[in-house]
Amino acid sequence: MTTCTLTYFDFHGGRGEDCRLALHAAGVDFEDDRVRSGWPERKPGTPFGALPVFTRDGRSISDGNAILALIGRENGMHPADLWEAARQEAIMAAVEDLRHKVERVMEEKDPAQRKIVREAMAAGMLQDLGQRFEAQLPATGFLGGDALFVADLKLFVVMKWFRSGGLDHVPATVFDNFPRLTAHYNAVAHHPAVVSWYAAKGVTV
Ligand SMILES: N[C@@H](CCC(=O)N[C@@H](CS)C(=O)NCC(=O)O)C(=O)O
Repeated sequence: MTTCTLTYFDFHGGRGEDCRLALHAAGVDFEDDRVRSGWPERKPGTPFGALPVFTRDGRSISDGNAILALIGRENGMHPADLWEAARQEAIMAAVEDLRHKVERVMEEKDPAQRKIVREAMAAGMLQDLGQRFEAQLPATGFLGGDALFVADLKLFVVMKWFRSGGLDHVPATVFDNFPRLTAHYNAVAHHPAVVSWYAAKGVTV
């Protein structure tokens, strides 16, 4: 019986996608509530005016990282060791910072300037961050070894965005110089829960 709901916009990415994947990987039966219309009407009723929102037993929480940490702690998908948990929370926060920085760059509308700022981001900030993620990752497997944690999913979903090539002037190969980042992406993409989620949605990863 479905007892909880994850509300997010209707696309296979973004901050809600890693929460959906985490719930699915944890085996939690949840309502996948996808907002297709009527967001302005629903926005005021959310905790911080944004999605994702996780609702259970009449209570709601946001933001994406808080939702992930809750799902992770409740389902053995977040480290029990406090230092390691904090390290992985820092990685999730770095992904969130990355999203905010890219969103700011995406606000540039002038075509010529848009190309300049996006190429500069790909050659500069994204390479620097790629190095930093690389330094956090093992040579193979997941962040914590053999078990999939929620932070793995957060990193995977943002990498999936870049690898899709959906950002004009940012090559889909922008993180290809980082072998651990690539190995991590492939490990998560081949995890049975991730495979079964996207197979059910008809999405190729
Ligand atoms: N740090 C927040 C950011 C939430 C956020 O910016 N959500 C976007 C979608 S990814 C949103 O709801 N945008 C619509 C709006 O702000 O009205 C989180 O991780 O939940």
